[in-house]
Amino acid sequence: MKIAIINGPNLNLLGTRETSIYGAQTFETFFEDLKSKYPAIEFHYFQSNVEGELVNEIQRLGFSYDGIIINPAAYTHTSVAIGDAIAAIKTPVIEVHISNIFGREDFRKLSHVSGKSVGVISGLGLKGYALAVEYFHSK
Ligand code: CA2
Repeated sequence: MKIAIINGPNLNLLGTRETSIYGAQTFETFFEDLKSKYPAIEFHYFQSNVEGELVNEIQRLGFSYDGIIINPAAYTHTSVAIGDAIAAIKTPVIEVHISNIFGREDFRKLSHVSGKSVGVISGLGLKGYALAVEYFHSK
């Protein structure tokens, strides 16, 4: 089984700043632990701060992977292009947010991705990515 995790802008800073909102763990540390728990899964990780690069990666992976877990970060709330890319591919997508986007500023309550995804996990910290992996794994 092949699962991709795609992170959007500024998530490369996880664990270094704004730890009260996003936690103190780096994504790399979390990802190593996740991979060790699912040795049979082939994982791919991609992070970009550039909207078009995220669209390209969704298109590139979206016809051969079994699942994509995406946290589009701020592009969640602005990017019609990322929503369109998710609608255009075959691979099912789960949208993950580390914080609870429904408990923050109003502009974070709009997602261009949720309606194109099979499900949304928001507010459960990095554990949300692990829960999304478990969903694909147990399908
Ligand atoms: O809660 C999430 O996962 C978000 O997707 C994170 C985005 C935010 O714009 C969304 O509304 C919700 C922001 C990611 C910024 O990540 C940082 C991590 C560490 C330090 C600074 C920013």
